[in-house]
Amino acid sequence: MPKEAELTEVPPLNIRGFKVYKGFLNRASQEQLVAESRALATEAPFFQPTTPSGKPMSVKMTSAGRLGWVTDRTGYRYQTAHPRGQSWPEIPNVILNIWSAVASPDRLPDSCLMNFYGADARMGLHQDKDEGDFEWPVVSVSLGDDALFRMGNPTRGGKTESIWLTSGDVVVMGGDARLSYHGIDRIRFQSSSLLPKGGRINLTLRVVDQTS
Ligand SMILES: O=C(O)CCC(=O)C(=O)O
Ligand SMILES: [Mn+2]
Repeated sequence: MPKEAELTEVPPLNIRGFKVYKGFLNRASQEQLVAESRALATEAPFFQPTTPSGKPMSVKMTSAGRLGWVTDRTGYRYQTAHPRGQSWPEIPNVILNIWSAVASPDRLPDSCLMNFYGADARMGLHQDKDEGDFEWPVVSVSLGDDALFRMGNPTRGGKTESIWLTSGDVVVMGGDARLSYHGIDRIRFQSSSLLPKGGRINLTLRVVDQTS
């Protein structure tokens, strides 16, 4: 279980709704999440996504939950099946517990996207906007190597600020931050001992369907 949340006032907290819980997960919880992530990836193997323009993304990804996020020539979207055809595995309770603690126990997420960053992986500035509902925050969990997270605002090309996310940090993007541009510039490969071969796992929880 996550330890008592420690909310750290770091830039860019001037964006309302952007919260960073530094060290939210202790080492034992991080190890448990890695084990759960490995089990998920056994059921729903990581795949290399390509953008609609045909460019391969540098992260590998897979999902859990009723809906998983995919991208290919057809576009960005959520779908009920892994590209290989089977339904996504359920989101493990230890992951849902993080959501309940920092977002709300009243509405659980529909989707848990799992990104894997190898040595040279990054994620360009983007908005999370394929969901049908922006009322609920995006909750993101960092495991493994340090990552340079860049946060902007809802307009492309606006001012951005960067922070290093380390293993066990939990980020919440709600309110004004829900549709803000963000991305990962780079990771510090093998900066953490959590994943013996290095790399970073990011778990991103989202409500996709509108709550009636
Ligand atoms: O890896 C991260 O911390 C961010 C991931 C992200 O923004 C996404 O999957 O949409
Ligand atoms: Mn995102």
